[in-house]
Amino acid sequence: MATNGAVNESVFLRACRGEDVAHTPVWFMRQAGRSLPEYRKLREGIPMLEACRTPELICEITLQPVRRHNVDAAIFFSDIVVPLAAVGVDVDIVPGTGPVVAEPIRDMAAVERLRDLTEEDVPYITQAVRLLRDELGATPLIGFAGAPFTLASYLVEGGPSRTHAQTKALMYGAPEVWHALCERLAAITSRFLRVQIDAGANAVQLFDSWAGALSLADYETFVAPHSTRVLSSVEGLGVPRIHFGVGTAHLLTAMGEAGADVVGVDWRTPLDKAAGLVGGRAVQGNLDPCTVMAPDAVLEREVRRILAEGKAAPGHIFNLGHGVLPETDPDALTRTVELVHEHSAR
Ligand code: 1CP
Repeated sequence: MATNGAVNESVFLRACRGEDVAHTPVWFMRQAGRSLPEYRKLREGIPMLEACRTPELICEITLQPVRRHNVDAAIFFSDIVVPLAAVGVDVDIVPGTGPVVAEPIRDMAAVERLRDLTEEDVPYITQAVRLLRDELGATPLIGFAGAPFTLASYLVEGGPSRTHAQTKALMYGAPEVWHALCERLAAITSRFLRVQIDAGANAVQLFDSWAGALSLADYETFVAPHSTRVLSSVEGLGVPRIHFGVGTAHLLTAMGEAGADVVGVDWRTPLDKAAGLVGGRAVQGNLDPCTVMAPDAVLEREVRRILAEGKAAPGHIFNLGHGVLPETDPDALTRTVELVHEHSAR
């Protein structure tokens, strides 16, 4: 993959590699989406998964927050269930709910029906990444995928779940089915990331959003081997790997060891503490998504605190601790970018 020199020297990629930067890079998880009026307008009457299969829409939606907020990276507009739909899983993204799976996967027969992903299944991903690389200039593009555990939680539950009870029941009750499922998901996720990298993505983020629901022991037994497979499948390609989950204070060391270059941290763990747990890796985070709705003086204080705490790691990418909330005022995100740039200028 030919990496454009200016992209390669961007503050975002330099920070991922732990190199000196002119200012701390910042982007926001879910920066493309419902907080933006221009997104809501473009999506009118178009179902989410259809938007995710239309290269021109993917490209435009990905660019919207880059134009508006002056963020230091773009995140590819898609969803973690897109590769599952591409291999024939009957999944839809229901407005106001999230992914809903028609036939939950809870036995070996269902696992065996889950086939591998090929590049030919997702031509719109390759096309959209190429379009974006032409448009983005020196701004890096982050590709992403869902980690096996988080994907499995939707497939086993049939939709979003607060407790992940069915998922854990399968994990404990039928570990051979669980591991077979995660092996297939690891293969699908690895291929999905590889397609994005081959088309020109400059970094990848593995979202294990719900891994924090597990104890460290269960994470190590049931999840880490599969996430490690995914992350090692995209190692050595010159593309930094970010590994993120919510409520993962107890898992940060293991998530780094799974093969990440950068560990994403939610707002519950101060970055200086996180830096001590992730073994010399860069960190990403960790403003509480609610704080962008706070008075400006509070926002400024929190940005400064996080920038100071982030100095404990060899590299820091400023982000929220989880995705932008839909009710967020987009101007507050633009303001956050300004504050990060201003207070981190070297
Ligand atoms: O119609 C809509 O606008 C639907 C809302 C929406 C959007 C904009 C969903 C449904 N997904 C997305 C896009 C999306 N999903 C992105 C886009 C790029 C960006 O960040 O700007 C990304 C990275 C995701 C990834 C994703 N989807 C995750 C991991 C990140 C996270 O937030 O933890 C997860 C868990 C999902 C599942 C999902 N898809 C959509 C929703 C509402 C959910 C969460 C449901 C739940 O609570 O379980």
